[in-house]
Amino acid sequence: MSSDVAVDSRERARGLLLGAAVGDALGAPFEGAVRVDERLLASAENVTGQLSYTDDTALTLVLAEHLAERRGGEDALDPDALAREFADAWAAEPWRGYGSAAQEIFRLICTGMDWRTVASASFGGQGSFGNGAAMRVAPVALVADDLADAARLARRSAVLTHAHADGEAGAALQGCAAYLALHSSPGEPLDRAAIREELRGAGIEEHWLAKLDIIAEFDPETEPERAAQLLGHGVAALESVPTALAAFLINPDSPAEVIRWAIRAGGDTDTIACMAGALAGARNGADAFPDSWIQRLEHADLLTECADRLA
Ligand code: R7I
Ligand code: MG
Ligand code: MG
Repeated sequence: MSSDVAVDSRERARGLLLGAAVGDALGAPFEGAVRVDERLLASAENVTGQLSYTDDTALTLVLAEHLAERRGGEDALDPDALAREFADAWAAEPWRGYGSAAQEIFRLICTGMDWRTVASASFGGQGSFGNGAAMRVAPVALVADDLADAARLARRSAVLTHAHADGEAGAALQGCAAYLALHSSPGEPLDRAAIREELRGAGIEEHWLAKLDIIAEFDPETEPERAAQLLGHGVAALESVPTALAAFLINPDSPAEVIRWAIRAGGDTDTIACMAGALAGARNGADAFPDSWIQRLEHADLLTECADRLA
């Protein structure tokens, strides 16, 4: 992959944040649907009024602001402060559709408990393998020095709430994918075998790389329903992060199509489209999304301003 990120880094940073948010907002009405009909999605796209985002974007924005605030400092991320900032965002807007264990973790952090204790106690002591760490992680790509650094930052941000190895690994995969998307050039083919090897080098575990082998067989004709059967579309990180990556890899230069395909995969639609939208936006920039989407997006101004600070 070439790395001409300096050419339009601001446009890409905007694309990453706005793409995540618009995917989340367009996917939200379908969360939990087993099948999403193409016509239903088209009519949902065309309704007038605000596109409201959910917990996925709320926490992505918290992480983005945290990273922007600390830019140029010794350490890109302060785990104790970030845990508190996540918890405060939940407390301010608990109605954004948070996962059940995530809500309890944030509630306990707000009482002053240490995230290390509460995150590792959830689900009987195994920690959450939900996709909540992956859904919010894409902004690490904007400050990471290299792919290994993207994986490292992603994992550090994940363990604050997701102590299960798969909750953490999902964030590492999505953080790495965002880094690779950001440093890829629109129009240049993405070499899936090379990406798999780069991910292996960044420490992505074998059972996650096996998902890349399934994605390797997909082409632009692959139906999202079929991809969901093969990869999953559930709230577990292992069943949704690869599906989002697939949405991006089979159609990397058409951001609107990436989001539509991700939603049509069904299941955890807001989260899959959020993660896929971040990747498509990081590669193609915010201008590549339909104007009508961005104009209707809740807090597009806040997201744009934060992206500009990170670019
Ligand atoms: O991971 P998390 O923040 O959830 C994110 C999801 C996204 O779809 C958002 O859009 C929002 O709707 O929530 O929240 P968690 O509560 O940690 O995990 C989400 C769900 O995953 C839980 O409610 C469980 O159903 C499931 N889950 C587990 N089930 C059994 N054992 C996560 N970890 C486990 C586990 O270890
Ligand atoms: Mg959500
Ligand atoms: Mg979701």
